[in-house]
Amino acid sequence: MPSPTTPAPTTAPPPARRRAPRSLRNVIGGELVDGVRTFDKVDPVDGALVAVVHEAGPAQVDRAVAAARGALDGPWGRTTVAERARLLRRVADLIDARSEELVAAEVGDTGKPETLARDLDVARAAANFRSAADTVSAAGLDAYLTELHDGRRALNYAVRAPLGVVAVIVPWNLPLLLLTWKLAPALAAGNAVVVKPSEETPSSAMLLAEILADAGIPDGVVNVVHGFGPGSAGEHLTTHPGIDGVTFTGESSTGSAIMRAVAPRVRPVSFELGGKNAAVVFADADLDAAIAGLARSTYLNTGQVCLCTERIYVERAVFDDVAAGLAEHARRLRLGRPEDPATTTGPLISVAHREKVLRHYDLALHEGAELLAGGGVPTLGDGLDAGSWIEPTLWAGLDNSHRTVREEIFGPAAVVIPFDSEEEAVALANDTDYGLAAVTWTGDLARGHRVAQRMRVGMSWVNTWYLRDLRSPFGGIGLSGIGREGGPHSLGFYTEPTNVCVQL
Ligand code: NAD
Ligand code: 6OD
Repeated sequence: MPSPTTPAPTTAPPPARRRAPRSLRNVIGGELVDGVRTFDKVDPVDGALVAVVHEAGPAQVDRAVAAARGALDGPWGRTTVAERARLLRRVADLIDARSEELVAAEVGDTGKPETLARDLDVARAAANFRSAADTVSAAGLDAYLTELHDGRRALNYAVRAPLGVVAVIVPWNLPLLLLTWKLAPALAAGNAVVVKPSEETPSSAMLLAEILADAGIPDGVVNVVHGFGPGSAGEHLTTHPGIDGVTFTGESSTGSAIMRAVAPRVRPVSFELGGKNAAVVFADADLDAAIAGLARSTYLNTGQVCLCTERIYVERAVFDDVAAGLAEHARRLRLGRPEDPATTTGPLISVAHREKVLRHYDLALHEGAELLAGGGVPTLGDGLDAGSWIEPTLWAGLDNSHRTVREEIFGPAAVVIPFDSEEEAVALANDTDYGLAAVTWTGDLARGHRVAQRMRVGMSWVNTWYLRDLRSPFGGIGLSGIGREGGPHSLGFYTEPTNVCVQL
């Protein structure tokens, strides 16, 4: 495949860290394909142009779906599990080898600290491919033979075929991590895919397409189309009659729109959606560890992780200490350029997203919140003021009846709320339309198990947060999603079982 990152014309001299703006085309059947128009992708650090991106129209999406179908009908459709596992491990090795290029792509699109992009996003991309290779290898060689029942009158077994052409639609917060989290098991199971990265983060998917080709994944198995949601590549893809399923990560309202789009053709969906995640801190917890953990779960990636904590319930006896300790952490976070090793916190993804988050900041005050930290837009100087920076924020003085405590903000902000009993803490945490993640901080292990199991969420952590085993089920309930991915749970979505019954 030719290099997808040819320079676009520019007049402004780039800062030291930045490469010249790139022209990013769609990847269809191994070719770089122009879109119907282009859009600009800018750097949230300082508003500089990062890339000129070709938006796919219906014709390009149609070509991408046809290329994927063609790949399934070709040699890819006859690969063995062992061959695919070998290819996936090669992809992981190439991700490691090109990790600094991937870090640069991720940082250029998101403005996140380089250390975070390196240690989380890119490291997890390689791990996602290795884990999918392990899972599919363990599931059985060459055929997925499951559910063998040797009855008295008949032998029943199930074989699993790939789902087919899968639409993979992902957001901007952890672009490469979330893309590979879905792409790796989809390929392990033998599917062909059409990927639509977020319009905010098109770059790392292009490098990944190069890596996949270099690893030997045949042309057409992975296609990348760029663009937006409604009236653009996202909608063209989800309404296309040639797709066999959609795996999507993003906002709950977008999940709802995608369900409507696939409903006429009754296609399966796997959704990882929004959250309004609770943490519960009991007075018996190691408070220093709890406060440090809360700082991480509230402010990592500028609060732009679906698992981030936005509601913090604290047992009344330690409420003041925890609130003051967390506010102090928030004030100490260092906002700055991604390449500065002292930077802990980057900007929000865009000025538009900052406007949405700032509306929540205004609403919190309107609802009577007491501001414990942050609350506004920082003045950073150093050429950063055209970026989408925002202050890490903490409020008190609100309860579950307030919109600030019920609506997902997806920024670096949380509310601390006191409670008086375990029963009340569980009830408050579960009083939400979402159900993604929860954290329990306690020194009592029995209580940790008890409370964690009563949380109505997909992921319930005790004395930690975002500690991942890639074989575990990952997903949400309620507005937070449909289905689970991870290890064998992913193969459940990316394959279709057929029961074979032979009379004995
Ligand atoms: P988003 O829903 O706006 O966009 C996600 C992707 O869907 C993008 O590629 C976008 O272009 C596309 N899209 C938008 N509308 C579409 C439509 N009608 N049809 C088809 N595609 C469409 O989400 P975002 O703003 O990129 O990401 C932030 C949201 O994602 C937050 O709500 C966050 O909680 C959620 N999220 C959830 C998880 C999880 O694992 N549960 C992980 C990351 C992010
Ligand atoms: O770690 C993962 O596998 C995962 N899917 C994380 C999702 C994070 C949401 O922003």
